[in-house]
Amino acid sequence: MIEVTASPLEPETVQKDLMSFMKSLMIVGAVLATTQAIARERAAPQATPHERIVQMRNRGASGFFVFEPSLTRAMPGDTIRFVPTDMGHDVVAVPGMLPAGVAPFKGEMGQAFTIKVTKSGVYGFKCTPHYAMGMVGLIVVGKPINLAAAAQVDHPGKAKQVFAALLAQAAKP
Ligand SMILES: [Cu+2]
Repeated sequence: MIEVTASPLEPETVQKDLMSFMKSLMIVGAVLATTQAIARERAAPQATPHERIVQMRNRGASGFFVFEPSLTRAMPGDTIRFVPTDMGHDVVAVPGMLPAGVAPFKGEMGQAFTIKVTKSGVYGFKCTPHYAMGMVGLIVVGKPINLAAAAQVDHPGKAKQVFAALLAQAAKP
């Protein structure tokens, strides 16, 4: 005769195991949701009202190393959010290309960066390592009142023609 001994699993132990299993499921779920949100944000960042998004990209519709869009129209009080879709870029105001009284701004390499634009005019910015390759952009807030002054600024390499095209575009209503 074989004696079968049922392994005595205490109901309490079973419940504890189940709880810790559920907990790990929840953690996995939360991590997954966060990862998906980050992936979505990278693919197509969503702007909130009164916010404009400019992506820093290794490759965009107009070529390599670009701010996308390169020209952003905004209203006083809006926020411009620079998103590091690709790494290795920064956002730095170009001297002489800001409305009077606006302090120069500078983001960190590879980091998201946000500025609130309160004064009308054009705001020229560049990516430090790719300035000469034409990685520049323009924000036009309200009327481009400092357009003539901004057009006087000289730029290296391809930035010269990119800024000339952006300023011409900014001049149109
Ligand atoms: Cu860059």
